[in-house]
Amino acid sequence: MDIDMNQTLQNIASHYYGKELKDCTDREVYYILLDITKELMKSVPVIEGDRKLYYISAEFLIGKLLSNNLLNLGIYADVRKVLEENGISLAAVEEYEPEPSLGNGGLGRLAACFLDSIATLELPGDGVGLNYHLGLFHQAFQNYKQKELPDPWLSDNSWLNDTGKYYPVEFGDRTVHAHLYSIDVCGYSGKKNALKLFDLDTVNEAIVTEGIDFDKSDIEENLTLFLYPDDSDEKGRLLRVYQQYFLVSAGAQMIIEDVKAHGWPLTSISDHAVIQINDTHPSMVIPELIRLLMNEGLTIDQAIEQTEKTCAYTNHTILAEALEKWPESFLEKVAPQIVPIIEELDRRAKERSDNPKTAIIDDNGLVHMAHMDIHFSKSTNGVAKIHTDILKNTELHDFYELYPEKFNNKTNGITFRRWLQACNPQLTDWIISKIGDGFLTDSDELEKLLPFVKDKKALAELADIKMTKKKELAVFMKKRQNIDLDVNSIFDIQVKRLHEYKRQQMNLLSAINLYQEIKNGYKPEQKVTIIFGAKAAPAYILAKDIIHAILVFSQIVDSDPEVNKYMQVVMVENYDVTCAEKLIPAADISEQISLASKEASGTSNMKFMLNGAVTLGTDDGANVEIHDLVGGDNIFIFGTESEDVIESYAKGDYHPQEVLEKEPNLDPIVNFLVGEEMMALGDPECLHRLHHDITTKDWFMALRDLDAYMDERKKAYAAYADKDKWFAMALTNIAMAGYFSSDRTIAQYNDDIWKLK
Ligand code: 26W
Repeated sequence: MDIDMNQTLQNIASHYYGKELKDCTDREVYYILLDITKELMKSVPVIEGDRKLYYISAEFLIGKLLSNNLLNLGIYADVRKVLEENGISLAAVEEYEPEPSLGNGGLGRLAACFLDSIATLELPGDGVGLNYHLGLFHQAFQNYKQKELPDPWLSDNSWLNDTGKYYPVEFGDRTVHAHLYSIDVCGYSGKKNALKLFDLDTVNEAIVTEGIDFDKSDIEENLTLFLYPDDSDEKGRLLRVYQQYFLVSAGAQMIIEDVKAHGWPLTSISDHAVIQINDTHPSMVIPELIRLLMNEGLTIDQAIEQTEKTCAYTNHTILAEALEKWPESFLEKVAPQIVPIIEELDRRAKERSDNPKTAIIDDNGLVHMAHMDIHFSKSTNGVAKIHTDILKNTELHDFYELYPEKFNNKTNGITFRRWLQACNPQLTDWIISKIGDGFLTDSDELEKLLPFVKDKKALAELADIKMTKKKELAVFMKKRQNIDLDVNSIFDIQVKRLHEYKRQQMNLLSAINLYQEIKNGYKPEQKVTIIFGAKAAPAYILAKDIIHAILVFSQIVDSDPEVNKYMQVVMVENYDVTCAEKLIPAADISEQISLASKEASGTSNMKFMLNGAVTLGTDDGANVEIHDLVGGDNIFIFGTESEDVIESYAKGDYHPQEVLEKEPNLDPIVNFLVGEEMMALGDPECLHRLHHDITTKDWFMALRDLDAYMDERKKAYAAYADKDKWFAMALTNIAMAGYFSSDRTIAQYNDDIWKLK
């Protein structure tokens, strides 16, 4: 972009604040940069085409946008230089940008990476979502427990643009008006799409009382307050259905309006629009689109046919409890106008197959959203090879037999603009110095790094970069949580939503084992820092018990001088995209230890790999593909294989008591959870509940894999001692990460499903 950056920034500083740039506070500089970036983005051309994608999702975990936008506008280096010349650090300025917490984790962050890649590949495609005022929640630690607080991020001056447009949404007992906002999504291509977010003007943040509690009954005041309000009670679940219908009704109206505005007939809407349904949260877009098309004059057959050709569905989970099923009575209350359409779809689905397992409405009057998606959309995809195979062979096998041609795999990816260039400029520059900058647009070129695994000088440089990132993380943690990290220790990191299947509890038990060994006289050669970052859903009791146990254990380790020379356990408060950008580049070991068959893909595994961490994990999700790419010598794999896990569930033959009987060495580890050290600091109710669950139920088989995990972890720690070998492994991981660029994923979605033009 051809502007005199220094002059431009000086002008705005003088106009807004009446002073020179160098005298502005970091906060003022943030607003100056926001202003100029938004202004520059206005003149970026919109990506146009004859067929457009709408990526509809309840979550978009976009993270801070300033650096990303500067980068994609091509002015990042220029701005950073001008700021430096004026004694200002871009990193310090960025701290004033609030991070919107519009997602739970992987699914929401994936949606954000996809928007970046769609725009970068110059494909016409917008995100469609909701503008939650208070995000998911802000996590604070109090008395070693998670406390949920509202997470406000909106202000008068933000990335949101008000379009001034409204769409009426008819609920059973009232009509509300969805207000459309838009955030520009500028690709590396220099062209842009948008993230469209709907909101309700009457929403009232003042109804939030203690923590994140609020009156769940008044839709007009609470509809877009939070992402996924607590669903442990009926009112919360009903509110979710209200949110979902609000999203899809406004979204479908907007799509129809777009198509009409181009003068295209709605009878061929599928030639001009593709709706990618991100998990089942927006599934009601199917009956809603059918309803609206019928209102526009299409027959029911035409409307159904066009909708089936327009929509495509992505499945992100095989956990049965995460597959949404809503009672018909809820839908009757929220959106009675779509109920007859769902009933008609159910009737037609039963015509296609009389297998009760593929019914949309089951005998209990539950509407299976995923079933509706598969019957009435053109594509169903999983998000990693093994995940899609499990869907085809097990979880959705009956559907696969019915529609083999609809099933396909799209292994997830991540945007290298954020997860390498922006968060690790040192590594980016180093790679450029070795192989040129071609990998920035063609990620497979990273493989050109492979010859350097034998180059000791290169490996030493890589080690230096890792140390720089560890030091940056140490500064960040000191500032954010007043925690001191030892940068000479191994950084062993597990960051992701807290869930039993992801097995943070297994990581904790292995850490307890290390603690006990040290207490018994073992003196590790290498200190290790085990870092966790995770939010637990507010109503997920056991997940919160695990956080409690980690926080209590962390304190025990910290205050024991015999142990704290050799190990440290840290839990990052309020893990978010901003933390991830600091943690991931600093990691030596990437913990990906889900129970095989349960993690659909995982995406942090890819981010860690790209930043030169070595995976310690199970053959699950995309770990399987990482394993294939880097080979067994560059990854630490352990644990029960997915076929065996699936078989165990089918037979119901897993009992943690049997493991404890067979492996008595595990007893003291597990019992530590309720031993005197833990009890002295912790809440006995939480710790006993956790202990009881692990020893009697252990649904995700942590004990079954614990021994193998502890062994493999020791191997990884031992391997770290040989620095040349370790960084050769790290470099191999970086070199083979090209496959996981979301540019590749999006190109595949486009070739196989979207066919945008
Ligand atoms: C019932 C509502 C519900 C259920 C599950 C809301 C949200 C969720 C999850 C947070 C969904 C999710 O994030 N799934 C993750 O999606 C990623 C992107 O495909 C995958 O990499 C992860 O394996 C998967 O857990």
